[in-house]
Amino acid sequence: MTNSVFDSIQNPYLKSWLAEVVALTTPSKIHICDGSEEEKAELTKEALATGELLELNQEKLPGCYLHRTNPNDVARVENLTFICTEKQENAGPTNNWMSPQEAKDKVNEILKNVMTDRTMYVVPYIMGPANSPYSLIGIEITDSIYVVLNMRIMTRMGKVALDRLGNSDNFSKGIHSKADVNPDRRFIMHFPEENLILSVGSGYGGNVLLSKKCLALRIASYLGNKEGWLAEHMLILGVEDPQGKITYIAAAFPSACGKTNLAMLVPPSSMPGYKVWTVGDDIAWMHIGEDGRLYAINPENGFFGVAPGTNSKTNPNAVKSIQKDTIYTNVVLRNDGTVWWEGHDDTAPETAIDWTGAAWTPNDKDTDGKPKKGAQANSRFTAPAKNCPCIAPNWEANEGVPISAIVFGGRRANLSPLVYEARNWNHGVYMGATMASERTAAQYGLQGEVRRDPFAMLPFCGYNMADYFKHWIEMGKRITNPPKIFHVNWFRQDKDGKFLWPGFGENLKVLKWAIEQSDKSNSTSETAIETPIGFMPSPGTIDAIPELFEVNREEWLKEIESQNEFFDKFGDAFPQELKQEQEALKQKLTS
Ligand code: OXD
Ligand code: MN
Repeated sequence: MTNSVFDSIQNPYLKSWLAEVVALTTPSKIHICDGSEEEKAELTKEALATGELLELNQEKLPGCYLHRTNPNDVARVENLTFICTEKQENAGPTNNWMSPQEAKDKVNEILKNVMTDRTMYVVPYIMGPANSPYSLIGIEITDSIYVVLNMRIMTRMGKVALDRLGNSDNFSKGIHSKADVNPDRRFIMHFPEENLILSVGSGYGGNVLLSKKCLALRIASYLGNKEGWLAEHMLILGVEDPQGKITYIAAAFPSACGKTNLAMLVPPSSMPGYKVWTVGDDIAWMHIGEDGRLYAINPENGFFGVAPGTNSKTNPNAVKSIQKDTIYTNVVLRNDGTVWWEGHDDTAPETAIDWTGAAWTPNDKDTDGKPKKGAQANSRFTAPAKNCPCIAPNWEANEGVPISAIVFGGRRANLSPLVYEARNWNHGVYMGATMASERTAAQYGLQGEVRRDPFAMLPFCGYNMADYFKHWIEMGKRITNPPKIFHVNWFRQDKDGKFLWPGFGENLKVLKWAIEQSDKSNSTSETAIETPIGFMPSPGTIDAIPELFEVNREEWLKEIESQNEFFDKFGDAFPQELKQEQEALKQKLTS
C-alpha cells in the first residue's frame, strides 16, 4: 500500500506507529506534511474545491480564508474531555477519568476504517522554538485539511520537526478524526502516561489542534510535574520602560478576561516611552535557569484568538495581525468578501452571510426574540505570531525570557482589590489556587455564582490538581531567584454595577507597580503597605480611586468558606502548605 510514502520516514518508532494507525483507519491516501509553501498552496486549493475553506477578498485580506464548523461543534467540550490514567486518583477530582483500555476501545471503534474515503495527513510539529532545549515534538495524524493548515500557523510544522526528531522515540502521538462530527461520538482523550492523545468527532480548534490545549497544557503539565518544570495557561509579555529596560511577566486569567488584549497592550498616552512586547498570548512553559530564575518560552507559533469584541480600541495589534495569512472560523462573511463580527470596528453590514452560511441581517431575531448574532460567540482567527506588530524581537529565544513577576487574575465584582502582592512564594501559590470568576446576570449562569478556576488550569491540568499545587510549592523551593507573585482584578464594580477601573491600556499602570515591586528585595517601602491579604500599593502610588483597594473582612471570611468547598474535594491529598496560608490569612483578617 503505502510503502513509498513511508520511505520518506526514517524514524523506526514513527514508522511502526504510522503502520498501526494506517491498519486501523485504512486511509485512501497518505500525505506526510513537509510544511512547504507548495504544500500549503496545494492543500488550500483542495480545501477550496471541497468548500472546507472559502476564499476571502484577496486584495483586502491576502492569504485569508474562512471556515465554518458544524453548528453542533463550536467550542471545547469539557464534558467529553478525559484524562485516562491507570489509576483514577492520578486524574484527580476535577478531571473526567476513563481507564486507558476503555477509552481506547471506545475511540478505536470510531477510528476503525474511518479514513477509507479520506486522506490521512501526518503532521510533524515542534512546540517551542525549533532549536530550544525546552521544545517538544508531536506528530498529529488527522483527516482534516483545516487542521493541517491551522497547525501550520500554530506550530513549527513539517520537515523541521522530522529533522529535529531524528530517530528518537521521544514524541507525542496524536490521532484526530472528524469521523461523522457527531456529539454522541465525540471524545477528547488524553493518555499522559503514554504521551498519547485521541480526538474524534470534532472539527473545532480547541478539540482538534492537538498541539495546543491537549499537548501544550494537559500532557505538558503532566510532564512538567515529572521533570521539574511548569506548563501554564499564561500569556507572556515584556514591558519596556523609557530607559529601554525590559521586564517580563507571565499572567494567568480565567476565560473572558481579555488575555490576548493584555498580551498585546498599547500603553496609555499618560505613559510616554513605555512599550509592551508580546511573547505569547495563551501558554507558557517555564524552566529554572542556571541563575535560579524562571525562564518562559511560548510553545506556540500563532494566535488562536476569539474574534467577537476584537477591534482597534480593544486590541489594535490583534487587528493588524489578522489582515493577512489568517484563517477565520465561524465569523460573518460580508458581500465584499471580507469578514465581520459583533464588536468589529465597522457597523454591522446591512446584509451578509452569517457563521452558519445563511443569509443574515442585523435586524434578524432569534426564536426568543433577541437579536440574532451574525458571528458565533466563540468564532476565531488563527494568525501567525510574526504578523503581530508588537511581537517581541526575542520571542523565539531558545532559552526563553526571564520572568520577574507572575500575575494571577480574577473576575470579581467585589472582594478582590485592583492589585495585591503575595507575601512569599507559597502565599502566591495560594493566590493561584484560589483564582475565581463571578458570573454576572448578563453573562452566564447565576449572578454572583463563583466559578473556581485555579491557575486558569481547571480544564487543562493533565493530572491530579492537588499534585499540581504541590508541584508549584516544590518548584518554589528550587527557584532560588523567584519572580514575585501578584493578583489583579480589572472587574471590580460599584453598588450600581459600574466598573471602577477602565482596564485596557490603563492596566499597564498596575503592571508597572508590580514590576517596580519585583525589583525590590523588601516589598514594603514607600510604594507598598502591608494589609491582611498581602502588600498593596501605598495610597496615591497608582492613580485609581480608593474603592478599588478596599478589603472587606467579612466578605473575605465568606470567601475562605467558599474556597474550602473546593479544597475539600481533594481530601487528604490537598497540600497542608496551602491550608496554612489560608489559616494565616484568616488570622490576619480576624485580628
Ligand atoms: C482558549 C481557551 O481557547 O482558553 O485559549 O479556551
Ligand atoms: Mn486559553
